[in-house]
Amino acid sequence: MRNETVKRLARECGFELAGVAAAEPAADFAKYQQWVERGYAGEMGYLTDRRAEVRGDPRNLLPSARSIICVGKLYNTPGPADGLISRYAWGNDYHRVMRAGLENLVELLAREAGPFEYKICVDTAPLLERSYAREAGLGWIGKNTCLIHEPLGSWFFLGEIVTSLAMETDSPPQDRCGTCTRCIDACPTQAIVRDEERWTIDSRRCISYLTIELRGPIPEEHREGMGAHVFGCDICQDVCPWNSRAPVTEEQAFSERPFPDIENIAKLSYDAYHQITADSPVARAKHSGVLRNVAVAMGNLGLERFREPLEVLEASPDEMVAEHAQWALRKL
Ligand code: B12
Ligand code: SF4
Ligand code: SF4
Repeated sequence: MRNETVKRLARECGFELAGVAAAEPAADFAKYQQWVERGYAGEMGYLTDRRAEVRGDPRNLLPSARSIICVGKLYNTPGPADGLISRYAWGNDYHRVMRAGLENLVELLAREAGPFEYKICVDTAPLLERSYAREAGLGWIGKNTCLIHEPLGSWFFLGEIVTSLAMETDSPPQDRCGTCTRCIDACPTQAIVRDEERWTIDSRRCISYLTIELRGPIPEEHREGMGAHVFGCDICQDVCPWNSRAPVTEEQAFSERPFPDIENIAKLSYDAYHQITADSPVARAKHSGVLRNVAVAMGNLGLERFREPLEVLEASPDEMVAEHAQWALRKL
């Protein structure tokens, strides 16, 4: 199968970026292991349990694997950019959208190449997505650890087809960060940390981790740095010069869906929360987690009008939510 054919078909399936990497042991796997050893994964057990080792070789996912088709799909939309909810979560859940596009691509590939074995990966598979996407020429890994493409920027999701098809591979582009340090300087919680010769993310400090992945209470020392973020964080990408002219996606599924303002999020019942976040990435934070985040955000915004909703949260039977509301009330 020709490399150009794969790229053309990927574009037909709605992927602005596509390339091919060899399905070989990940050159960056030692970096991943070191990252885990340093504790940078925090409490994200799916990164540190037996699945950590699986990441060493894509043939653990598909024994017959020879190539990895890596794709990128833009999600940037002209949305509110108020920081409350991060950009990648303004539309429908990307896992489903990406998978549908990749299934479509498998079908087109099979028409050209006949039957083959494959495994589709989007985010959740134990595969070092950024490493392979870099090798497939989709971009370089910036100091903020995001995959950046010139001229498309970094507002895109990644997905892969690990396949038994043999293909001509691509090569990684040049690193264009140069002497820039904007993301490191702008990160409010100093989560971009130096680890030997490169920069990496200490998830335990990252607002994205604290608001989405962390299930228990947010350590007090990080609460102020979280500002008004309720779900995820885009700061290290918003300040990146490569995103200053980032194009907007044509994917309707990623266009902004109505979401309540912070006071109304605070009032959402368990059922209403699940209704509003159905097929949205926000569902991952869970009702309790979002109320916890709202309390911290209200405390940081420090507005007197938040006293009433915070008192309601303080009376919550959920101890974690109540404790965060107390913290926030002390800040008003
Ligand atoms: C765990 C995770 C997180 C964690 C940890 C983040 C992190 N930087 O590792 C948290 C919860 C904090 C997070 C946050 C976000 N995430 Co996230 N996350 C993941 C996940 C599931 C695993 C990443 C991982 O393995 N991390 C461990 C570290 C060590 O791996 P790594 O950063 O990828 O680094 C590897 C290589 O890049 C390489 N490497 C690192 N530095 C360098 C430097 C050089 C010079 C070289 C050559 C190689 C190299 O070595 C490492 C080991 O392989 C991936 C999906 C996946 N399966 O890969 C999505 C993923 C990385 N996330 C994604 C997104 C969109 C986000 C957020 C923007 C969401 C948000 N708005 O809140 C933020 C961005 C924060 C940030 N600056 O990274 C996208 C990124 C798309 C892109 N363009 O880069 C991914 C790929 C999901 C997807 N399928 O689209 N995420
Ligand atoms: S996502 Fe936010 S908190 Fe995390 S590294 Fe980037 S700027 Fe820092
Ligand atoms: S802000 Fe600067 S250093 Fe950070 S990723 Fe973008 S170009 Fe690289």
